[in-house]
Amino acid sequence: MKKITIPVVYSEDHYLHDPKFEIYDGMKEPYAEKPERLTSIMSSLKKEGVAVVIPSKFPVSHIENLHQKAYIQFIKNRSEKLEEQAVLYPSYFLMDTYTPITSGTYQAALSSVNTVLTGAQLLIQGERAVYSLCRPPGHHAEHKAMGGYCYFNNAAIAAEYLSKIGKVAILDIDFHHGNGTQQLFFERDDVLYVSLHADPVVRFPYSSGFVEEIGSGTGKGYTRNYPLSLGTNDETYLSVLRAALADVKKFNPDFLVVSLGFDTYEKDPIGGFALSLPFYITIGEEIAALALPILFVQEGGYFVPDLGKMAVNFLHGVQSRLS
Ligand code: SP5
Ligand code: ZN
Repeated sequence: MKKITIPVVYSEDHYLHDPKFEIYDGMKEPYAEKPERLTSIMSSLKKEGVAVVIPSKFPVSHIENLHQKAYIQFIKNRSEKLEEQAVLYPSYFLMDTYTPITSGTYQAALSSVNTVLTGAQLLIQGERAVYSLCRPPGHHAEHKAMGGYCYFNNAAIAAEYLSKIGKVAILDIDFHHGNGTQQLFFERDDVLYVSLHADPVVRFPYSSGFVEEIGSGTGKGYTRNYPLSLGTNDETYLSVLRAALADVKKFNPDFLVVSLGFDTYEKDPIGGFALSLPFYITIGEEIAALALPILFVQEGGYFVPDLGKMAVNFLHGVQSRLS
């Protein structure tokens, strides 16, 4: 197997965001989006000898390009004023009961944005593929709403940054529909959004990700949704992934941003697909075969013991198709 030469962008700042519980069906449950997720991925990647890049700092204006200023300020101010163990579920700017603000939330979310922008910058500088190990994740975050464990929309912020240089396609392969990313580019034709995800009738975010949503105004035709049934297996997923990749190819982008979730895995505790561990090699191969500069952005994936193996398999698949 080829050695992985894809740079990984990672900061330990994500440990600052560590809520102890979420509220599900009115009950306190352990927080699924935990720091150990990235500990698992990093320890496996280090064994593969990957080069780790520490993110540089970017101006907050990159976040303001997509998120409302008052929303950003709210997260910052409230984070900074909270006691160390406090959790805040605000009744405004929040779409669910899974995305609390804690004292370290703003700093971690800001660092997650720096992680994705550093990855985008490396692509512009000529890297073929970069893996931004973002935490907290981003694809559910809307213009002025946090949700689904997401605060700032990392993938969308990177796509916006790259769109100043060329056409950008976003392929979202997290188990959940990226309602935030879809919203942020719904009326634009310079950024394509294509997503494969669980049928929103049965899974979060419930309100978006239906096939009828195709964009509006000049953006009509530049949003594409592929909802899938619970229990979707490797074979079915592969055929739909190929259709989504054909959409990307037809758009002929200069850059590809991939919202990469590992919650499609058969053992994922909050997912519901049946994808196998070796299949992540195939997913990597198929995406890399497009031969575009690609930024991989970490989104979900909650079966901590196997997350490292999924990431390694995926990157081996990608690496095998890089010339
Ligand atoms: C980035 C991402 O993958 N966000 C997913 C957000 C979905 N959260 C809703 C599921 C909460 C389930 N909590 C576990 C309770 C099971 N007993
Ligand atoms: Zn997800």
